[in-house]
Amino acid sequence: MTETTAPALEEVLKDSPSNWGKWGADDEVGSLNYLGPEQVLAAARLIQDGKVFTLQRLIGDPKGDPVWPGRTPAERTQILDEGDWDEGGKGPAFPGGLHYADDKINAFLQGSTQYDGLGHVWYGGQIWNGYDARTTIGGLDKASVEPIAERGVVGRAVLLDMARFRGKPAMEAAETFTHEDLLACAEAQGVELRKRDIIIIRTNHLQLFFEKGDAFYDGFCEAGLVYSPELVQWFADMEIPNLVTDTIANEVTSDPNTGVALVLHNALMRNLGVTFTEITDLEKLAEDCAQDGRYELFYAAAPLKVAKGSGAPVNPIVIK
Ligand code: UVW
Repeated sequence: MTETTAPALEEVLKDSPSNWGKWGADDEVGSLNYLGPEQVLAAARLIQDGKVFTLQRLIGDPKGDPVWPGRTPAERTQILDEGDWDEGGKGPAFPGGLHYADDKINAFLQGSTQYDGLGHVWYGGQIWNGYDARTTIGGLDKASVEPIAERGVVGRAVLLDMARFRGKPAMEAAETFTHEDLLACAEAQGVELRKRDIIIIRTNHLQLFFEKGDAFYDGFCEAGLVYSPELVQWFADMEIPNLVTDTIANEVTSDPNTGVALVLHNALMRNLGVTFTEITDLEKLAEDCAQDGRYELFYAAAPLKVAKGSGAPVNPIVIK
């Protein structure tokens, strides 16, 4: 990822569609506006056998926590435990003899399964909806994760198991796919992609993090969706509210055609207001879908309410 030879995002995305202003000058949740009561009720009707899946990756996984380069995994510190009531310990004395455990974490808000606020990325001095990028200084005054957390995300989701579709256990570094590949995957799975669907994409690319350890970050370039004007137009036409993936950053890290980093973060999140959910664990869900052949799902999620946060952890829930 070098800045030197790559064209500017302004140039790459100069004709890219935009939803700025579509939901008013004050909007901070973008394409989540596509999910109203009608979508929630339709999604609820998909619940058939009451199977529940949680999509968050474990924080503090003994095998390691995958994070974007430059971020560090969350650190959990034990503050109080039974040892504090051992002789000479510092455990507080409560009437009746109450003991308890306490702990805290020091974590990047985007260092685990998470929602990005729409103001998380930008170019050209403006974030989602045209807000000045200077509104991010010292914390996001606009388009933080907070309005997404207040609102919640509920709708019909479709799991697209791209790794299985490609016939491999895990997609490789820099491996790409397009919206046409998503449609072909949906067809192979026998599921229809509809307008306003939440798209969940399984690559299982992070299996390579667990297999390779630090070498996973050599020449870091995740597998994922690749930018094209047609793909962005498809997201706009399909009114996709939320893109959920099991990779750290939801798209191929470096665009193979231009070398630009995270083009889709800008084309989809900044310009169209599509919310991004990252680092999910889709393995149990994907296994179940492969078994029962049902890839359309009830999806519900709400990130933590963090004032001014550029993102926040989440444990999305899928019910079949
Ligand atoms: C960046 O955009 C840098 O990271 P994330 O994966 O949190 O979207």
